[in-house]
Amino acid sequence: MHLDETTAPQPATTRPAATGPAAPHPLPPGQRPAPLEPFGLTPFAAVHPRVPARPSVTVGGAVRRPTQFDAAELLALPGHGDRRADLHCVTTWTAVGLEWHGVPFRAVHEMIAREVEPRGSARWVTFIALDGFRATMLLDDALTGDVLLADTLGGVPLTPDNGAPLRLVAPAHYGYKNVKHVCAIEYGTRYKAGWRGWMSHPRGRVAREERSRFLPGRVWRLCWRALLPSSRKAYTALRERTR
Ligand SMILES: Nc1nc2c(c(=O)[nH]1)N[C@H]1C(S)=C(S)[C@@H](COP(=O)(O)O)O[C@H]1N2
Ligand SMILES: [Mo]
Repeated sequence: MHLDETTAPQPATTRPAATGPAAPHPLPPGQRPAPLEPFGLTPFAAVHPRVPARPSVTVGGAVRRPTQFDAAELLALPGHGDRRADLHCVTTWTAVGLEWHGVPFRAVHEMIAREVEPRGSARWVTFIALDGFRATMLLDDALTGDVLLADTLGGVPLTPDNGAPLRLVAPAHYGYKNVKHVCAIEYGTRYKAGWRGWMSHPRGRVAREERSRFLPGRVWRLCWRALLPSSRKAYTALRERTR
């Protein structure tokens, strides 16, 4: 089966950005188009994980039988294919029209759940990365058809710089749910905020502007946009310095 070549429908509520490359379709509220460059929370800029020759994914948490799977075994599951999707960082930049190849997380979940047997109360799923980053999604959100575990971007295998060996692609959710360098998956009965703490939202849906907790998304939009130039600079500088 080949995956649908479109992204999830987005509300046409924003005007096109005044500057930068034109997006082929309206972006979600508060987002502006930008090229894809390595980015994330500044502490992770200094972590350059070594990608194993034979990558695996360890599955545990609220399960009966924790198990390790070969990444290759997951990538060969039915439904693997190409998908075009945008990446929306909470700091208001969007990389438009990225061409991924991967396998729907739904297919991965169906296979691994048979082996590990998640408890009935496991409603959350945490994706854990080789650099120590982790993000938790509502399991139902991760099981929508547009969420992928990807291994190539633009027809080229993922590199240690852009998320090798496996990268979660969740286009309806902010970038901080799109975990790069996935090496483990944990089922859970409660939401765990992870590294971003209060800065992330339990759901993190882009269309609803669930950027962070406590304040409305349009308030966070202004904060993150103001901080973006300095956080980009700090991330890139630290990354280069530690390479
Ligand atoms: N392992 C890992 N995954 C991560 C991050 C990170 O620092 N480490 N940052 C997240 C954030 S906030 C964003 S916006 C995207 C950035 O992806 P990029 O580096 O390809 O631009 O990765 C997400 N996934
Ligand atoms: Mo982000």
